Amino acid sequence: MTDSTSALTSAAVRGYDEQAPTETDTATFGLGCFWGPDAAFGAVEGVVRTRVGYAGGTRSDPSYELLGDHTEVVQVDYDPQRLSFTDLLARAFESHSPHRQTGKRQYQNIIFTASDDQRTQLRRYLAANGHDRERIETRIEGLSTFHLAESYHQKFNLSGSRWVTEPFEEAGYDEADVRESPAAAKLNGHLGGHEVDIPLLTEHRR
Ligand code: MHO
Repeated sequence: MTDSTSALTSAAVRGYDEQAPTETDTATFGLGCFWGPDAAFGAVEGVVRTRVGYAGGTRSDPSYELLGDHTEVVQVDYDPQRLSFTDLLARAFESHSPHRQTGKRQYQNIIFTASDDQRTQLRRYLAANGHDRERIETRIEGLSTFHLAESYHQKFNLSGSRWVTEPFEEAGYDEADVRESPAAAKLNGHLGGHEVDIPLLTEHRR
């Protein structure tokens, strides 16, 4: 009987992150508990970095324990050469029903826009898919402030896997480095059960 296990080296992590694109656009979505969309978007080809936080409310210093009127959100930096805001919108709308809003403000579905270009793409996406922004339950808002969530919420799937966290430690990454690491976004997606096509992992037979 053969079994295979994945291996990861600090050199692979560093190498992957060094070649990641630096010219990215940023999109922000509220789609329920942020651990899920953090992993799902992290796995998408063309998504370079992800982070989770709180947005959509007015409280000036939200935390997980004192969220106020904010909502859990995921923020993704994407390579506009490989992925459009429209592609991300398609994924965001596939992952929730625009006809039903979540009662709890913490977990509401919100599409944020942060530029005229994103507003135009959203308007076209809604029209092309028969969604009237006045009638859907999904909140559509301009992004004002994104408040970063606590470190222990970032790339949540990594936390239990020493074979993943150790190479980052060896590479000298601190918590903020891991949060902003393109390799960590892919690995978090992989550990979340999403298909990830990256040269980071080598299969070992044992
Ligand atoms: N406390 C819930 C949701 C966490 S999510 C960051 C759980 O443990 O699944 O809101």
